[in-house]
Amino acid sequence: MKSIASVTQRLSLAFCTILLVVGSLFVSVNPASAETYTVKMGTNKGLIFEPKVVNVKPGDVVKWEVGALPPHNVVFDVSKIPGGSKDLADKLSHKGLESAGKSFEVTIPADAPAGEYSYFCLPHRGAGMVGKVVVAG
Ligand SMILES: [Cu+2]
Repeated sequence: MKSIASVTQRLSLAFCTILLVVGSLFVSVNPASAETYTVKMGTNKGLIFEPKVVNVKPGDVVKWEVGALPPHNVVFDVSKIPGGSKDLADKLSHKGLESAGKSFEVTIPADAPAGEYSYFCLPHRGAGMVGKVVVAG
């Protein structure tokens, strides 16, 4: 009876090893998986986006979080994005004003042209609350 238990133990160990190897293969074949970048809207340093510039690739997610001094929003100006598409500017923008504790996420579309996308916070644009998303080619 002891030998059966020992065989069972060895088999389960082998099974776990196979799972681990297969699992790690799966992870390594997806090096270009999407990432999420978090940007604070308003900090104890004032009416700013922190970080001011995020470098992303199509498919990545940018998460904007209200930090301090709400309300805030994110507006991409059609004249300050590559290609000048109003649809794309609208898709990236989050015009609703968000209060403390709120956040929202925007996925950079797979077909977003490479380049610099400038945006601002509508209520605090005059105070210099502007940021930039740089999409890699
Ligand atoms: Cu703001």
